[in-house]
Amino acid sequence: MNDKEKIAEIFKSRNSFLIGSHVNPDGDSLGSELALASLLKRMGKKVAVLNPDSLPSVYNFLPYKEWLSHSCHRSTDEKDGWEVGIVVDCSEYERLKEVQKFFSSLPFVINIDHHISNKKFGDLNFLDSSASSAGEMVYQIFRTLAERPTKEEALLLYVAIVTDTNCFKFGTTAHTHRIVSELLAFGLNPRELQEKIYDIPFLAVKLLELIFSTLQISEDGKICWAEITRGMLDKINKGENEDIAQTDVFINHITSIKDTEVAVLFKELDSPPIGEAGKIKISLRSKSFVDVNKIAKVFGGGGHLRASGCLIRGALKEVEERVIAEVEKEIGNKISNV
Ligand SMILES: [Mn+2]
Repeated sequence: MNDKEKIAEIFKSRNSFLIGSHVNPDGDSLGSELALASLLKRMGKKVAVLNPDSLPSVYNFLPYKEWLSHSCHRSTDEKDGWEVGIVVDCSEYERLKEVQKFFSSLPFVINIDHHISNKKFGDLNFLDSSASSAGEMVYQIFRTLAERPTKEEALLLYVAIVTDTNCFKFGTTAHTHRIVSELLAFGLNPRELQEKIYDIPFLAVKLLELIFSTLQISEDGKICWAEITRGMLDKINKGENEDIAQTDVFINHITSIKDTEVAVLFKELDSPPIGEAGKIKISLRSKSFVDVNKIAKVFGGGGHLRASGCLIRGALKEVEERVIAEVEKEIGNKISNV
């Protein structure tokens, strides 16, 4: 039996499932979790979805979002007594943050993931780093169970794939497109969905203006990078607009600069106490030959071959220098190997 078949058997034979995914939920984690939850509910199972963070407002349109709960919203008894845990789109237990303990204490945990850096923490690990998204893998479970997705489930899986591939720009194979064509056949409107996910509020464009004012390019034209400082966020946001804090998609704008290979976005997280170095969140993207997972790993992060991230404590400029030096080193290695 392969991993999908084993999962299908567990879905049939067990009765209660706790589903969870990583911090900073994205389209793939949310779409995959909710599609799985809906499938299991249709199979007559007891299901809950428990995440470390709440739903970003951009995903308010997702069906079944009311099933999502996060750590502070559940009583302890709702967190216990589950037969099976399913952790999806998550490379390591630590990415579950404070809900990790509710999964690691369960008798059986299934890990469904497409990150190349996956640490195989499950009792059953269904891993495929060639999959565009966890959503693509979840769809394979539907197929193994011979379950046709409902329109809502198709929408959730479409959102998972569209967001993790940045509108089919990376990680996409013929297989991905075949799955997407099957999902669209359930009556989805791709333009409308992409608009809901990607059209950005006016204030976010104003923030982008500030980010672009910091844009830099390496001498060889291969690396482009920019900053998001606390000052910028405070100036635009004033603590009111939650959407603006969802800055993860901004890396896509840097990635689409012509003839570059690597895009890096440095984001200052919350201001540290005086005298302490703050945390900088680094997002890395590459187009064709640089392994950004390897670069992120140098700094204790990870992810995918073409999309990775890490967190470094330090002053913004100093962190920038360290990361860009590492990217230059990696590009140098690749070019000299050709
Ligand atoms: Mn994913």
